[in-house]
Amino acid sequence: RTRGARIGFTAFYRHSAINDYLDELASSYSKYVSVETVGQSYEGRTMKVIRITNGDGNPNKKVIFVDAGIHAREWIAPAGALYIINQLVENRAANADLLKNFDWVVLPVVNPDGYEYTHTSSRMWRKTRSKGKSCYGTDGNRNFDYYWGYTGASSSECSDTYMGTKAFSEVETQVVRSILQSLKGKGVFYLTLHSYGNYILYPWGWTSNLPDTYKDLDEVASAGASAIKSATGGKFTYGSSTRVLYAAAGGSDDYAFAMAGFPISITMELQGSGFDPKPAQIQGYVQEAWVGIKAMVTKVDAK
Ligand code: ING
Ligand code: ZN
Repeated sequence: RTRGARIGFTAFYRHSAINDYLDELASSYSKYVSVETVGQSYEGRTMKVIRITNGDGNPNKKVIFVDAGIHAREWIAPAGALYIINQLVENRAANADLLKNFDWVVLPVVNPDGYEYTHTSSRMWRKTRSKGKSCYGTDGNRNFDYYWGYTGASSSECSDTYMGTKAFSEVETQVVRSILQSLKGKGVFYLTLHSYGNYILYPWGWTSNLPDTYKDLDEVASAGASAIKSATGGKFTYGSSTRVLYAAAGGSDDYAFAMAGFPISITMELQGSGFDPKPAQIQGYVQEAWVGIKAMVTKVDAK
């Protein structure tokens, strides 16, 4: 993508192109959009979030926080985040309802070092790129400090689900922590995008028990899945991540829910049969996710 060109969904973008898109929106739509640098990755890449409002100047709105790309190889997830941004900003009129009661904060690539590494060197890389004793990288989604290391995470540095030397050992998960904490009290919906497998997951990841408020979570997840079903016929399985997938502690969704006061916290695994959707499939997959996300937000809004 050349600077200033319209965004498209027929290719995956490099990290710098994603950052450029955010900056271009901030300058073209300064009434609605601002971009903030929230940190530097381990290898020094600039991590930016975009904040999207409807421009009404209300500083007290509830906030929806979306992130993607904590796992390097899950390329459709950052593409999904870009589609959300694209729709909220460049298709603003059609999505006015989603901005009336919410500001949106989006971090499209949590793990830019890993993301770039999958583009240049090793397509199936999952973890960050921090240097260990004998291997590189920590699984960001095992590195959050809620029952850290309790289950479904590895203490072997070379494992793909390595939990890290300590909770929040990674600068990239520290960045997500500080965004979540800064939104405490305002944050009503945390959504983290992954791939693949067609799942809408909610806490807990650390135990097969359900949270006290699981009915709220289940209603939101169910709304997402049924909207997708009606729109595309796509089947998304929903439920607690431990019950429908597997137990894994140290995930960002459990942390946002338990430690940062987000009453609704969802991990969405976009469609696919692998990490490499064909270029012609990208648009359909991110559009489908957006249908589910809009329905979930509408349900959150009704709460
Ligand atoms: N899946 C998630 C993972 O981190 C998950 C599933 C999410 C498990 C939240 C537990 C809690 O393993 C992928 N594809 O990364
Ligand atoms: Zn993932």
